[in-house]
Amino acid sequence: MSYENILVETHGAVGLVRLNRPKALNALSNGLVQDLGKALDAFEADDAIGCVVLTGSDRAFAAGADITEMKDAGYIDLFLADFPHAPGFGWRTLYTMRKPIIAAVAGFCLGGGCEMAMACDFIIAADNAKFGQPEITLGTMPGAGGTQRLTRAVGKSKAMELCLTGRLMDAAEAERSGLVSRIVPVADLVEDALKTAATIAKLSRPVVLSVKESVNVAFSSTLQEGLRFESRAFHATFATEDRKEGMTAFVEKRPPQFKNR
Ligand code: CO8
Repeated sequence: MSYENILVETHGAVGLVRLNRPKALNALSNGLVQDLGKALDAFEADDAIGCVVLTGSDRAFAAGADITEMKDAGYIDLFLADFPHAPGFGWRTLYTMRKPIIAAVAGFCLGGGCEMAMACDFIIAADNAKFGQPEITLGTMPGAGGTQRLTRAVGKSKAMELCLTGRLMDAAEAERSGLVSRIVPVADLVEDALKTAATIAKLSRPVVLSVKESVNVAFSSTLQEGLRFESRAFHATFATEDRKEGMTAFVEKRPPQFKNR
């Protein structure tokens, strides 16, 4: 399928989506988000794909919601459309994906762009990345998870400062504060993210899905509930052929052959 606002590639068992509205610094128009949702749905349904990478350009992951498109919206339009969480819209698809998705972020990652990166499972940042929630400077506020996910990622003090002032933080500060897993040179970003995704895609699919689910439960449960969920998921790996193969291969000193069973 071809798309107007994104570029889609496959690299072995890895799906790659590049946000592609260069003239608007990849601002997240409704058309772009719809394209993204369709591409993610297709990767989710494709058994040959084990992990997805979402990236932008060297200049911008995404500079936020498309302000030109949004400027004339009224309260009732957004409320009735349940923007941006409506079923079938790309944001919902991103939130509910079971396969892991890595955000590979270079350049501006602002507003809805930062929210989109944070909705991925982890962020690898290029050394030129700049993160922020500048919505307040436009007279609005984060609306796709910025006040919630940023706070969980970097803690109240920094999240509050960034959301209240619109200040941008560079890659080093983002790594120090736990927003990104690591920083790589911008020239290596996509290759590095693809390599990381390929590592994940080679592992046992059911176990990968369970790990993602279990880590996410940490954000919506008490510690006791989370530990209970994790132990049930851990027990369940003992019902897979892959767990048996993984441990047998270790003992036999050979690489495992996972069958996703
Ligand atoms: N929307 C629409 N167009 C944009 C956006 C945007 N968010 N960001 C940049 N552009 C356009 C510019 O208008 C410009 O277009 P043109 O060449 O036609 O004038 C082009 O991209 C290049 O931008 P600049 O000339 O401004 O480039 P600079 O390098 O000087 O500045 C900045 C780069 C600092 C990133 C600057 O463009 C900027 O401040 N952009 C806006 C950032 C922002 O405020 N983002 C938050 C948007 S609101 C939001 O995200 C709400 C989220 C709610 C839920 C999510 C739903 C999707």
